[in-house]
Order: sequence, then structure tokens, then C-alpha cells
Amino acid sequence: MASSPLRALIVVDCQRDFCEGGSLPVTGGDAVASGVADFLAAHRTDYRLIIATRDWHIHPEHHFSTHPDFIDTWPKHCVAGTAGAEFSPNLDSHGPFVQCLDAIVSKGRESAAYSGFQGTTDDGRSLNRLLKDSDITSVDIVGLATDFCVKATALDAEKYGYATNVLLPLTAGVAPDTTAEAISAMEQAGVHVQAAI
Ligand code: VGL
Ligand code: ZN
Repeated sequence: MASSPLRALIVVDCQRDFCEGGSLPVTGGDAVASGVADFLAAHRTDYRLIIATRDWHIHPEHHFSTHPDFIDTWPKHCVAGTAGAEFSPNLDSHGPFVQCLDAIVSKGRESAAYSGFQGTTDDGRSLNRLLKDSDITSVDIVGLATDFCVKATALDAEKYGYATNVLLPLTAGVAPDTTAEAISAMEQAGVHVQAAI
């Protein structure tokens, strides 16, 4: 008998600096964080694991620039331990977000890292390890930004063999053209990009 897939929800980089009022705001970031909180309140039990990734920069080499191109270089953002690196308070609208989480994966400590699969927990476990240890076969991905960290995380999830689903209404992109390119790149790689939830 086929068993139903064990699912994880990955909440990508819903941090203050990527939301309105932050140093690298993505238009719609606040709304995504509120939407994720609502979604979690309704769907927590659909998932075996809930994991949040965060951009967590200490010395990220050439990732920051005072003249950013918004492709490879960015205004200073998500510096480890600062207010801008905190999760958006909108995630807490139905109760503390961190209490929903099974793990927090930090990435970008010493160099730019867009994929959650490049990060680790504070005790050194990779995202792939966490998923494997809980027999996860399928991942749903939400968060910021569609055209960078959501895209990179989804492409890696697919590469690692997970059935990968991006819940598009619970994401927001930096720019329309790169977001459109990201959606087609994800679909071409076999990621299911779900237009409605
Ligand atoms: C991101 C720009 C720089 C992201 C991270 O989370 O998509 N974007 N660092
Ligand atoms: Zn970054």
C-alpha cells in the first residue's frame, strides 16, 4: 500500500530586513509574513516538520555594497544578531512563530547563500539532514524572495529528490522580471509552482 508523503513546510527568510521598513524591503513582504501566520494556524498539523530559514550574515564577503546591483550585491541586510535579522513580527499574529518551529536554519554566515540547503542549525545540522532524519519526502516552500532564496531553495529541494511545491501566494519577489524568470526556471526543473492556496 502506498503511504502518503511526509511533508515539511519551509518558511524562507521572513525577516524584518526583507519586509517593509527593513533595509532591503521586498514589496509584499509584510503581507507574506501575515499570510504565512494565517496559513500555519490553519495547516500546522498537515506537516511533520516546520522549518524556518534565515539570512544570517556575519562576514558575507562581497554580498553587501553601498552601490548594490540588486542581483549579486545588496544593501547591508540581515546582519546576525541585529533587529533586521529577526523574523517578521507579523509571523506572530496567531501566537509565537518560533514555538511552531522544529528548527531554524541559518545561512550566509561567511559568504552569500541563497539556498536554505546551504545553511545549518546552531548545532550544525543541514536542512537536508533535518528532512532525511524525519523521513520527509515532500516539501512546501513559502517566503522571501521568490526570485532569490525561494527559487534557490526550491531548486535544491528538487535536486535532493523531494517532491517540491512552492505556494506562490505566500511568496513575494524583488522584481517582476526576475520573479517571472524564477517561476519558469523552477517549473522547468520539476518544481510545482502552485498559483492558489
Ligand atoms: C535574499 C538578497 C540577498 C533572499 C538574500 O532572501 O532572497 N535576497 N540575500
Ligand atoms: Zn543576504
